[in-house]
Amino acid sequence: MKHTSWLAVLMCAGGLVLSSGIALGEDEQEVLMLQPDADGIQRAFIVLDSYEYTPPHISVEAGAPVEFQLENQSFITPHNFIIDHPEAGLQQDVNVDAGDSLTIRFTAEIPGTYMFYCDKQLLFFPSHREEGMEGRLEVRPASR
Ligand SMILES: [Cu+2]
Repeated sequence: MKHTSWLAVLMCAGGLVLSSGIALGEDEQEVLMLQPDADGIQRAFIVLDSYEYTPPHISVEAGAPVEFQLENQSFITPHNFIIDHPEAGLQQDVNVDAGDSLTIRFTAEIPGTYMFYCDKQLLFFPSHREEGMEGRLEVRPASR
């Protein structure tokens, strides 16, 4: 991952177009299925790097609190985590600087599929989201 970041940085500095490397199709991506811990919180650790979230596809249960620890493993590139569905209890817009990590907390209220993404953009280059930096949050009905 670090190597990829460096490559991206060097290529951006050189003004070259970086083609995205090997990409799995959406259907091939595994879903991280979160269950509440003993304290009732659903937790995930998510790595932010250029230009992806790992894991990119997460399932949570509606009505139970969620904690995502976001860690930016890029060398110098800031990333963010945006999800903008306030009607479903999902409204986050946080910046994570290179090397930093932080935790966001929310409770998804309405089952459905919601995208999260990074909208960082350097000058005239494509935004990180356009480079593929987005993920999917599946909210499933409460189990009880
Ligand atoms: Cu980004």
